[in-house]
Amino acid sequence: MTVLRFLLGDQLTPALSALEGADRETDIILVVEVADETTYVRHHKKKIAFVLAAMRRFADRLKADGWRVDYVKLDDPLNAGSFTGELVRAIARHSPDRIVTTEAGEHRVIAMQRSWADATGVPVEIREDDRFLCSHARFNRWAEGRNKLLMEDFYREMRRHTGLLMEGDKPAGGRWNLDKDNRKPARSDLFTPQPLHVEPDAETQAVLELVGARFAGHFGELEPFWLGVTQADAEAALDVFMDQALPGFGDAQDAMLQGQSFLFHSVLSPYINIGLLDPLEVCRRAELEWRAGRAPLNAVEGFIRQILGWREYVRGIYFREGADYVGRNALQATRPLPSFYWTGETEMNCLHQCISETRANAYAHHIQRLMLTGNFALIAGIDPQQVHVWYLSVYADAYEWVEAPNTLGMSLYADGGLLASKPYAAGGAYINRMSDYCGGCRYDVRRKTGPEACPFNYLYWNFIRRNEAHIAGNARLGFAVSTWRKMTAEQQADVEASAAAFFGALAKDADAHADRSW
Ligand code: FAD
Ligand code: DLZ
Ligand code: SF4
Repeated sequence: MTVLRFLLGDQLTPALSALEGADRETDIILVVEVADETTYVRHHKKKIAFVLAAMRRFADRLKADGWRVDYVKLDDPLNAGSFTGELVRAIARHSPDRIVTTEAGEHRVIAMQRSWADATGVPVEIREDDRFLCSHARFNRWAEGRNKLLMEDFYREMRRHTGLLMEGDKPAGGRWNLDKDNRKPARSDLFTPQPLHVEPDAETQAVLELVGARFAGHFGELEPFWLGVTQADAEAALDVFMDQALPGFGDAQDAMLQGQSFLFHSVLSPYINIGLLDPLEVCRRAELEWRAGRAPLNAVEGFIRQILGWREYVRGIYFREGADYVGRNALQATRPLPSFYWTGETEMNCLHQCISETRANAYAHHIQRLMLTGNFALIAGIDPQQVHVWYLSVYADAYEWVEAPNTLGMSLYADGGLLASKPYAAGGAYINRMSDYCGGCRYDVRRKTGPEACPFNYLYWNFIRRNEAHIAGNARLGFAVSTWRKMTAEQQADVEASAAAFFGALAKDADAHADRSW
């Protein structure tokens, strides 16, 4: 009896459900590099290199552990280019009695998995991905009957469920959420640690050559390539974060500084999402740092909330809402994505910095994603589909189950407020308070309208005006509608004229790049 166990590129975990009960003597583990996955969006070069190098190293490790691994490389001349095509070829090679796989993190791929039994005539078992702390059933039980799916309620339930940061049935330290102690602006003299940089070895170097040659036209800079690609690398990156950055994580969580891409963030999402780090172990390790007195509770609670709360919550929403979630557009935003999202060439210094760092690292930290590129797309009314494709392409940690709810729900309010309690819209004053970008910008953050004014200022009010009907009743943003209504007709006309001029320039940009595929 031969079982073919098909592992996907973000399932690089020895304890993966598809491997449970496997027999090293008789079973075959199939891992395939395929063109479709490298191009279903035009991923950042670093992301492709990261995934392929990690897949190769994981396969080597499985072989060293005595497994029979069938690994297909991207440049194999017979490579069929798709998961289904490669499965069909593997069935011809191994004649398995059945196929076992772990549910993919994307509706697109789950649809393929569900088609495999009919397409091949071989029985297929799709197992739940139990690397997450909240199963589909648990999330649905929690969500059932609630009229508002609040992350904070979910998070408390998950604290109780896992026992993380709990003293009996009470939260450690007496409060569930210490966010009020966080959100401090950054000082520009702030010392910030660096995430672990790993020198590419010969095998990673071979992947870099392949990616450099084959995906030269894709977004982003391939080198220097510094991400780790093995479980040992990921664990070393975790150690570095725990030792050097976790204590400052809370205070600097919402801060942004020019030239400081990482601040006190962990840069662990690429490793966790691909399966090289276990989210529960990461949370337990952070809790240990607090219990040992090496990190303060506001930092540790804030960090654990991101993984135990937000990460599990957005996944729950993605699966509960189904495949049509990514098509939502509650605010009916239709403007094309400006070309500067791909080139970084804009005079808005904050966006220029964030997008340039994204090009270099395939990384930006949360507040840059939410309050710079996300906020701009929201207030400028950019088509959520195009924004979604951008986020899915450019970050090394991007998989649809986590990217789509963050982009369409948290950032763009395209799901009509299912996920976010208010649109995360902000003017220049917020960016100025939380960063040092404005000092080096050609625009004046204090000016509200006119060609010298910070575009975030008038675009914010233009957004409020355009979406009055949606926002007026919102408990957290309704005040902005009242403020807009209290402005004089002249002030309102200035806002509208500045926004119209800005949108006119964006339209010209769109025309100039209409035939360009990024
Ligand atoms: P840290 O700040 O160190 O946080 C620790 C961990 O918490 C992260 O590694 C991550 O696993 C988890 N986490 C934090 N915030 C979130 C969140 N909102 N949702 C889910 N997990 C979270 N995260 C992705 O992993 N992939 C994406 O494709 C992605 N797209 C995003 C798109 C937008 C528009 C926004 C606003 C956020 C997105 N995020 C995404 C969430 C978040 O920005 C990243 O997880 C985080 O920046 C990763 O960097 P880090 O590891 O340094 O995180
Ligand atoms: C992201 C990615 C890339 C770039 N390449 C591959 C690949 O060649 N083979 C593979 O198995 N997986 C790859 N992946 C990850 C998949 O896209 C991911 O597993 C699915 O989108 C499901 O989340
Ligand atoms: Fe960004 Fe406006 Fe500040 Fe310039 S002035 S950096 S555009 S917020």
